[in-house]
Amino acid sequence: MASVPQTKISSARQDLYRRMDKHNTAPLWEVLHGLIPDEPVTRCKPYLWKYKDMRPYITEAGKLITAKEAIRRVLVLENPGMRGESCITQSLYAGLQLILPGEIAPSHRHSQSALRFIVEGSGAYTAVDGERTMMAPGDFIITPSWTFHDHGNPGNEPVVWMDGLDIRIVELFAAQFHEVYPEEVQPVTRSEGAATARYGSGLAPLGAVAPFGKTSPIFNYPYARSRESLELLSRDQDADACHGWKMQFTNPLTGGHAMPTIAAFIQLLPAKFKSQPYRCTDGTIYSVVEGGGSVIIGNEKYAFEPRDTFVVPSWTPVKFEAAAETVLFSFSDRPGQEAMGLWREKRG
Ligand code: 1HN
Repeated sequence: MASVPQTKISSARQDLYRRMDKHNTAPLWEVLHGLIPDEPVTRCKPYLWKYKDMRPYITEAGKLITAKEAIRRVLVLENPGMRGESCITQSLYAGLQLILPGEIAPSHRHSQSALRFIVEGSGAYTAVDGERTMMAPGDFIITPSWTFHDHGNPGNEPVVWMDGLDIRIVELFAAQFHEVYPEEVQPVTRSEGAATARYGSGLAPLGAVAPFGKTSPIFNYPYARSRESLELLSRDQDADACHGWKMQFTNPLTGGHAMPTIAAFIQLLPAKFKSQPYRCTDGTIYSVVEGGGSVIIGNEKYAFEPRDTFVVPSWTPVKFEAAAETVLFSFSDRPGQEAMGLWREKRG
């Protein structure tokens, strides 16, 4: 090769590429480094959506379109690095959904799994596979894959929640299915609290087959219980230097994550807590429940208060500074990464 002039080689290569290209074939050596970077690369950027900014848009959307006409009246939280792609990280979708008193959001089902984290208001319900559950702020609610679900607000105040869906993950596998229920509202076939009674008290019906497959049979994890667990945990255990007191929502039938594609967490940071830097490969979406302070994501510092949403991209160091006692809900694509042996974390 040394004897062949460089310009000749380079034009011969270009000529080879041109001929190969006609047969949908390309040289790996031109793209190898980009395909296998040394560390995680994502277009996902850090960002914080202030609820104070979002609330007027939510109110206005409520005046301009009904829940029924919109099917789902949601403001999509678009990652600034991926505008127009309806995602908050490269794998997950998030949005803020509004349902006004007297409204219903019609019943449908899809292979994408959804979570709801209630941000504001009470008195609305979501129905999953024949059972309704009332929503209250801080509740973590699951819509398992391929279960019919509709929402309604028989109460007297607007209810807003954050939706989290695994849309990009299901799209990656091209395993998307969607079906509309023949009526607007599905019939109620079990009493409210049935799922919690059957699976949420350390009991399970004898010989029960997991009603939602790989997803937890409990579909409402109420805030009152999560908050109490955090409080009791904090009484007799030191705060973790990176996470404060952090718990993951689990499937009582497996002990694993509550959803097969999305992990959900809740954590308590004591007042004046300054966390040690932490990074992990699951880009994570946070919703602030109580307290306030600031978060440093990579090189960006954001002040946060209750109902704000922020996103920490994969492998980006995060540091929390809690001014007051703070509770954060978060979710990520960790279950898939763990199942595939990909998940990594680094402290400090
Ligand atoms: C969906 O079905 C809901 O059921 C919310 O509330 C948000 C975003 C994309 C696709 C389906 C819901 C959604 C969604």
